[in-house]
Amino acid sequence: MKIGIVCYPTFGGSGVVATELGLGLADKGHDVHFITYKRPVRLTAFHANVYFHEVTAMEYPLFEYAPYETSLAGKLVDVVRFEKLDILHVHYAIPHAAVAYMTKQILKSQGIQIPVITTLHGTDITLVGNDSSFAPVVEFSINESDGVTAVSEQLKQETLDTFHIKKNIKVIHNFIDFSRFRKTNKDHFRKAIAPDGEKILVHISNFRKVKRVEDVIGIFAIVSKKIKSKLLLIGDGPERKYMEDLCRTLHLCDEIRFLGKQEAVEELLAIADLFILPSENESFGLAALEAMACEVPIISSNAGGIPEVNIDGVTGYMCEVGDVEGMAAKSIELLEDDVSLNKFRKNAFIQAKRFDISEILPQYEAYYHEIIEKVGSMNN
Ligand code: GMT
Repeated sequence: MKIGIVCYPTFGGSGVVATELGLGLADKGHDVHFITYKRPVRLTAFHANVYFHEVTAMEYPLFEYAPYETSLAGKLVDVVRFEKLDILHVHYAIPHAAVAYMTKQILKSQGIQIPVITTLHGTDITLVGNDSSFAPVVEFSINESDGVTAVSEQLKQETLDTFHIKKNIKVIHNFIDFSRFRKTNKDHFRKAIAPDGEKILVHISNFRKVKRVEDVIGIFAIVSKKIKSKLLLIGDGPERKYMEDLCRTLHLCDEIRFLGKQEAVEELLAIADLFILPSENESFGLAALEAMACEVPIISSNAGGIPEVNIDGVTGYMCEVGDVEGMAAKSIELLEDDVSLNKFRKNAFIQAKRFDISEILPQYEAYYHEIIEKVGSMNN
């Protein structure tokens, strides 16, 4: 198949999933065209079947905001037409599903049918998409997509509860590539970060409010009083400055390291003893899955789709959002008992295997075929 993928190219979960999906499809022999404003962060090496089309939003003195949507639609029309794409798969509804709708209409007027699939990732429904300024557009463009997928059962349900959706939503969970995410020996890293045998707690996110990074620090403040430990905070975003201030106020700067955005997160996960994800909302929790693939148990909130990934009492523990004491107590319980910690490590790995890319990719391929056939038969 010739597949067009539209996504955000930055360090967000949806862009990561879209890129890994595209690369996986290319490995299976499909031609994959990424169309976005910057080379996606995980699209690093040359691949014979992978193409990247950069969208440049046009500047003009009249425009206070460069109309990216118009430039993206123009580029999509061009790529679908000249590369003869079979399907367009857009990740994150805003604005991609609406742009895909416009693209479809333009191409239709030129006698070209392009099936469109929209994948919902989370905040495009929960936090941003349900804002009244976006909601009518999101609802309309989901209903106008030929196929719709959600990354968890919970996100599907929340979408149905929030909007009037006439389309069937197919759940295809996020996935993990074990050739990259697996536990490797990085003892030299461990020695550098925790020279006195301290336990290592890790949090990775985009440092937005929804991630509740202040809870990660609150949990660590309690844990570090009982257990010699270090906390690695990986990623960057609007909350980082406040989190640095909080560490200073709590006099925890020697124990907490801000590592910023990192490419090879699997090398840091290789030395982690616990992964902390206390999010206010999380449609899936890809970062937790990446940690589990590296045999790291999860201490998390029970928000959104997290319970579909982290199994309470098996692969880690879950508490209510904001229950810092509870999450700290569970962290201490695990970190104090190496036997139990090792059991949870193994369980985390076994659960992550359910989301192996080799299990999930064929679900997308089958869905592409189904939607291409459906659109084809509607137009015959
Ligand atoms: O807000 C973010 O964390 C980024 C966001 C995105 O769209 O890039 O992540 C969402 O999509 C990920 C991939 O499907 C999911 O694993 C995250 O749970 C989801 N984030 C939220 O729902 C907050």
